[in-house]
Amino acid sequence: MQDLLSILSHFRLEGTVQSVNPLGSGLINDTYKVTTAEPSAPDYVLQRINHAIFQDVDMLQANIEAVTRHIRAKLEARGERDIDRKVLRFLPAEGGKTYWHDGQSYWRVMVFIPRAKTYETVNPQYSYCAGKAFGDFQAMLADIPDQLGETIPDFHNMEFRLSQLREAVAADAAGRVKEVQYFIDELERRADEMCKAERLHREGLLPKRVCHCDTKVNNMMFDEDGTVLCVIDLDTVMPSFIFSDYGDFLRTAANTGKEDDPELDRVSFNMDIFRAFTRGYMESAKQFLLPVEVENLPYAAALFPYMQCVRFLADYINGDTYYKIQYPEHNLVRTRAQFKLLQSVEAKAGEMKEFIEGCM
Ligand code: GN1
Ligand code: MG
Repeated sequence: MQDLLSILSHFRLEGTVQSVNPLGSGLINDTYKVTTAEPSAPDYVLQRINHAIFQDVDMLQANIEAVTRHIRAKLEARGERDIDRKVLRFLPAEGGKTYWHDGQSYWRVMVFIPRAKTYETVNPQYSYCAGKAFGDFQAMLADIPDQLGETIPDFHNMEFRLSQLREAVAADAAGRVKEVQYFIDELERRADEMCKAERLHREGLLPKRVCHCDTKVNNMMFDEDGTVLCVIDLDTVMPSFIFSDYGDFLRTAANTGKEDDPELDRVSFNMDIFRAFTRGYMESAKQFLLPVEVENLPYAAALFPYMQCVRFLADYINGDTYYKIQYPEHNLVRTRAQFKLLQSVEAKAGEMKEFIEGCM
């Protein structure tokens, strides 16, 4: 706590800090809720940026500042109320940047959004709202004047993620390849099909747009009535295929089990959530989506469990160097659960296609 207080002293907070407690369940950054004593002062969120993963912190924060500035201007132009609960606000640190470097770690502080809720699971009504919100998020960012950098180069590039897996297999640093050969084979069997987006892009048929790229259900803030206030965790906002946001939300929200469920019977793809989310997303995104994007939404629903499976498996094979883990087999358990989800999505491809056509 003393260390965290001394970090906070470099930011211009209102009020006096009463407590600092861990917040959320992210796998990358360390996040804390900072509670202030005075009712009139806001609470804050303090975050240690994972610098091993986000190597260019200046680019990272410049992206986030550009995105929040642009969204704020859009909300103001629309005459929205309660704007401070609908877009994140970062505090400047000593020296004028929106982060503080303590010699070792990079830290940032944003204003905590009061009375907002996050969920690990959602019902169809909330999924519908989430769909509309992500479509709207993409629509608002369509004319952002700033050129956003790739905070993690090739983040959702499936060809690149497969090449990382293949490198991990070749190196076999932790001696785990033999044990996971089944998954390697299953993933390789689908590799060509899953790299379709990169091919379409090279052929000039599929555009990149500014996307969020980490649309896990727990990265949305809901108001008390179930409507979406805003999207958080903006580290990965960058140009990508719209499949990223559509697919990653469904990967987390439409899973009847947990991302790392050890009980595979609990894991399957929930079509009620799929339908509600798709209906909401299409309502706000229909205006700008190309036919090739719409046609490939079922592909997107499969791509993200697949990509996550590739990433978790590669990390397991590498000896757990990327994701935070809670126990030694964690990345393998995650791989199994994501693979089970993928199989469930694959079984529903025809049904999804039909539903999407009905939304046009
Ligand atoms: C990471 O930080 P968090 O938990 O929101 C990861 C995502 C993965 C996700 C899997 C920068 O997100 O890409 O989909 O874990 N973020 C990064 O749960 O790698
Ligand atoms: Mg998160």
